[in-house]
Parts: sequence; structure tokens; C-alpha cells
Amino acid sequence: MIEEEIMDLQKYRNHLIQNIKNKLSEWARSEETELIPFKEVYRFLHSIKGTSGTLQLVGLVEISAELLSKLEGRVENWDKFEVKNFLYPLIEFIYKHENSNELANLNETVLYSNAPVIHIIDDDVSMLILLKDVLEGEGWIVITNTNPEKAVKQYFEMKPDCLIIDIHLPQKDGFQILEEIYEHNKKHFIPTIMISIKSSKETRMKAYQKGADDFFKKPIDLEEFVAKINRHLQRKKLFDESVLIDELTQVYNRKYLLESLNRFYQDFKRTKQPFSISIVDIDFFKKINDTYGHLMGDQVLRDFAQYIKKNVRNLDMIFRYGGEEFVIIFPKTNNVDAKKRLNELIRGFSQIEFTHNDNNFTVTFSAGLFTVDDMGIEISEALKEADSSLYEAKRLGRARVECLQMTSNTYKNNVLNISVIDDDIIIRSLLAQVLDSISIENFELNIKTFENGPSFLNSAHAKEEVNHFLILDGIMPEMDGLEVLQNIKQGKSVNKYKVLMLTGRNSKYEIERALRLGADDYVTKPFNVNELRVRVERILNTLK
Ligand code: GH3
Ligand code: MG
Repeated sequence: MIEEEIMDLQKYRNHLIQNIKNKLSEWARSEETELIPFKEVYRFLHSIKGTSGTLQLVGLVEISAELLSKLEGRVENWDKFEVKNFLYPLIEFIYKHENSNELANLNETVLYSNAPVIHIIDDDVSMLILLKDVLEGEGWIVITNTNPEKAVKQYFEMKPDCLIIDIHLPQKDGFQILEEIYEHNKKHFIPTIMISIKSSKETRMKAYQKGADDFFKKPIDLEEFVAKINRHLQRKKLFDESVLIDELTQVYNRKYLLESLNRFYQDFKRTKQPFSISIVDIDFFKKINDTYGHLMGDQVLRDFAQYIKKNVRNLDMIFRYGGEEFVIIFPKTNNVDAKKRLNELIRGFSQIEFTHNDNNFTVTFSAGLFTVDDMGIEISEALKEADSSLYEAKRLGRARVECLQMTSNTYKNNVLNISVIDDDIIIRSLLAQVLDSISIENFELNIKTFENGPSFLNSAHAKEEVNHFLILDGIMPEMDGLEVLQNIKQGKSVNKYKVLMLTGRNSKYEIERALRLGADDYVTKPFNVNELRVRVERILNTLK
């Protein structure tokens, strides 16, 4: 009896959700110029709120109530994009509700933008799927290839932190891949692990001679495999860091500055919290060298860098930019606060007494400031602006901070077309939102969603001669995703496309076909939204 009641409730819940989806689809299909009456959205939410209470969908009651309260005072009609953004919490709820069982089973790994990237090349798809699953469970980003030609290309694009290669591959064996990447690997110390069914001493020796760091015999002991990779990644990280520290002053070097600035810029675009960049330069440094000698000059540089490092917050960062020029990044800091801090630093440092033989002297520095608080500005421009301000600080007498923050110009960006093709309105809206929150420096992202293959293939969006990133559902009613993939990969613009396939969790066949047909990566459904964002960000950054 009770069982029956529960089942019935489930039936009505599905019905409600289907109704919501139908309405969302209807709005999504409307013309861009067509306005959606304010009243319609209101009635829609109102009805959800009423019904979901009865159906004991507590989360949905809360979301609809919250959205309704935000509608108070509103009278204007909406365009469809506005509606989609507004209703995002609802879309997220439905996604989680529909996939709750499977999402609960997903490892709750947290992926960070700086998660290590592991590249696996193996034509045995079962092995590939298994390893990808296990390694992603560790919070690492895993990219996979079955085709060696494509793998080498992807290796240079993605610059992984660890490489795993099967020896026996079609066309080209693992040893040949090792040869092709040898020079790059030597410079970047990318740990390379060979895996193979054959493990004769001869095979292992050959692997090591060609540049492999490690060798695992199949079947692989996964626990040991993960432990080893972890070790390799730790060493790789230490190596990367040592390359990023300036030897004399022991603060970060210029190479790391550019990388960090990009990261802070991404965070800014996501969080909208401004951050400040300052170029600082020691005043009359040449005179210190001339008067007290180069060794003393070096000492001043060291002390200066350490003074700044000790007197800024933990999250602030200092970099040696050039000779006696440094850059300080103040994350989550507006212009006024950054200026105040710089003034304190200038005052504090000027009071430090240096001693050379019996002479005491003090040193000052000047600072140029620029605060990134506007989407229109690019990092390279921001640095230039900070530099002009530094010049102004020097001109006005030194030992001071200046900020000439000019209004940002309009910059011409490259265009990257992004398409999502999925028959499910929830997935489409969810992905559109995820993509919307991503920004890639110097690129204007042009995002469009399609509910089936043909509408995409026939669209102007697909035909434009620009780089294109495609998220493609594997299984769709009208035209299978794999068919769409095939279509693109046989087209003349194949090189302009990067394709991420959405596949079923357990469908080896689908994954296999996708990779063979040239998909650049795959993600199994249901996916964790945050994880997907990080992955997509990584892929998009390789398109720069
Ligand atoms: P201003 O106040 O306008 O910045 O004058 P300045 O003398 O500080 O600047 P200028 O650019 O004329 O001179 C900078 C000097 O810094 C020239 C260069 O020899 C010296 N320098 C650059 N790198 C190092 C270093 O690593 N160690 C030492 N001791 N000197 C360095
Ligand atoms: Mg100077």
C-alpha cells in the first residue's frame, strides 16, 4: 500500500519535471527578439511552488519560493537569455534530482584549476577507461588517446604533468612516441611511465634507454600505480617550482609572474573581485652599486625582496620582474587598499638602515599601481599601465606610489565558437551556464546550444571559419552524436575543431567509437559540474 503511494508520487514528480522541461524548451526555442511576458514566468514559478510542495520536493519548493521573491517589484518582460540565467538554480536542481543516484556514487573529488594533468596513451579502451576512472578519483585531470598520431599532437598542446604510454599501439609504437617527445620531455622533466603486457628485461631496458622513468607490467597493481604517480607528480611540482624561483632574491621569477597573472585574471572574471598589480623599482639603485659595489647591490636586492615578502599578506605574491624591478600582486584588493599598503611598504622600507663598512645608508623605492576591476582590460595592458604609473612616480620625485588608472580601451579579441549539442534542455542550459562563467584571455567566447545534430551542422555558427570547441552528447534521437562527430572529422575544417564527448558511464563501445572517430576527450554522464568546468577551462586554454 505504502509502496504504491510512493510509486505514484514518483510518477507525478516525473510528470512535473517533464512539464518544467517542456516549458524551458519552449522558451529556449523562441526567437531571440521575442520577449517572454513577465507574468508567464511568474505563473510558471508559482505553479511549480504549489505542486512541488504536494509532491514533497522540498528543494524545489525552496528554489521556486526564492525565485518568486526575487520577482517582486518586477514588471518588465524578459528576453530568453535573461530568463535562462534567472532560472539557473532550477536547472541545477533538476539536473541533480534526475541524476541523484549516480551523482551520489561519484567520487566527490575536488578539482582545482591547478590540478595535475595526466595523459594516457593506450589503444586498449577498457584499460583506458579503468585508468582514467581511478586517476580522476585522485583529483587529477586525465586526458586519453587511442591514436598515437593524435596523441603526440595533444601531448604538445596539453603539456601534461605525467605521461603514461602503452608500448603496443597501432601505426606507431610507444617507443616511437618516446623518441618524438624526447627533446621536450628532457627540458620539462615530464615523468613518463610505460605500461605493457610484455615485460621482458629487453623491453624494459629499451623503455628506459628511450627516456621512460618507470615501467609497469599489465595487469597493473592500481594501488602501487597511483602511489608511484603521486611520487612522480610531487617531484615534478618541486622541479616546476624550482624553475620558478629567482636565484638571487628567492622570490618568484618573471616566468611564474605571467602564469600567475593569468590565474588571478581567471579568478577575477569568475568572482568579479578586483585585484591589484604593482611594479616597484628601487630608487637610484645604480648609485648604490657605484658607491658600495655590486655585492652590496645584490644584498640590497635580497633584503628588499625579503622585506616585501615578510610585510605583505600571505596571499599576496612578489616576483622579480627584472634587475631591480619587482611585481607585487595583491589578490582581492581594490585600488584604495592597494595604494595604502604600498605607501606603508614604502615608508617601512625607507627606515631600514643598511651598513657597508662603516657607512650607513637607507634606500627607497617607487611603485606604479594598476587595479584590474574591468573585464575590458587585458593582463598585458594592465602591466603596461602599471609601468607608466611607475614612470610617473619616478618623475614626481620617487619614494611614492602613483596610479594613472586610465579607462580601459576596447580591445579586439580572437573569436572562439563554442557549441553544446544535447537533446536534454537541462544539460544544455547547465553547460551554457558553465561555459558562460569561463573566460579565456584575448578570446571572445561565442557560445551557442543546439538540441540536435542537424540544426548544429546547418547553422552559420558551425560554418564560421574560426576555432571551435564542441561539447557533444553521444546519444541523441535525431542524429547520433557519433554521427555528428564523424561528419565534423571528415569535413574540411576538422583542424579547427576540438570535441568533448559526453558518454554513458558504462558504455565502453560508445567511448571507444568516440575516441576512434577523433574525439579529443570524453566525460561520462552524469558529470560533476565543477569538475567539468575545470576540465573545459584546461582544454580551452590550450586553444589560445
Ligand atoms: P631610478 O631611480 O630611476 O630607478 O634609477 P636607478 O639607478 O635605480 O635605475 P637604472 O635603471 O638607471 O639602474 C639600475 C641598475 O641596476 C643598473 C644595473 O646595473 C643594476 N642591476 C640590475 N640587476 C642587478 C643585480 O642583479 N645586481 C646588482 N648589484 N645590480 C643590478
Ligand atoms: Mg631603479
